[in-house]
Amino acid sequence: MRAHKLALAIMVVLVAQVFGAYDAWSSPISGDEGDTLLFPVPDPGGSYTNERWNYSWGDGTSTGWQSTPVNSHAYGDNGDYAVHVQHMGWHPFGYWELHDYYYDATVANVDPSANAGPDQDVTVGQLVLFGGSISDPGWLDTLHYEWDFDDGTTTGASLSPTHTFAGVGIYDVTLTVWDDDGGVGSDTVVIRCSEAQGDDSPESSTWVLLGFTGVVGRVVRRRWGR
Ligand SMILES: [Ca+2]
Ligand SMILES: [Ca+2]
Ligand SMILES: [Ca+2]
Repeated sequence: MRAHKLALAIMVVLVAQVFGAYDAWSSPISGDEGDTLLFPVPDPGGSYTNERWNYSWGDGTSTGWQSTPVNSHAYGDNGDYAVHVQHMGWHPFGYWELHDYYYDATVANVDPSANAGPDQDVTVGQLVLFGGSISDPGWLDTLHYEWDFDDGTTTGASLSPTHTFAGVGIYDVTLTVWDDDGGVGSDTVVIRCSEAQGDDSPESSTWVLLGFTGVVGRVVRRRWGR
């Protein structure tokens, strides 16, 4: 009789193993890279005790067996991930049962973002320091970037480059960032570049005569701001 019960228990476990594998969630879980996605907690029914859950996220990581299900996860890159959840519980009839659940997670890419720093008032020939930063919610993405100084020159060598502007003007300096999944972000700072102080050398039409001061008629020149 005991042997019969044991055989029955083993059979139930085997049946549970065989038929426990099913897709418990018809619609895929979707979200963006970097977001924390929430997954269902499988409920196989029945009055199990000593329940355990193990979420394998399809990205090479898993929670391991937990007595409290850790059912949220963030992905560092976009992609389609096959999530495998195992549930284990002690059945009231006196045996362990294992259930398998499968979910699909569809994770979308997010554009990276750039910050080119504050606008600046500078002078011709001044060494101008830029302080840029870039980021992407997909922390596994590979980023590359480029500064465009709006004077025909660019650099991708540093996020904090220095640059000198050779002429008076307003420069829309742009920091652009790309991720490895086609995402793009950019930010522009305005650099107002004027003639260096003390340099009153006349320069054709950009100078105007504002008036005379002093008994000797000193000429005061001012530049039109662009
Ligand atoms: Ca990505
Ligand atoms: Ca991205
Ligand atoms: Ca990527």
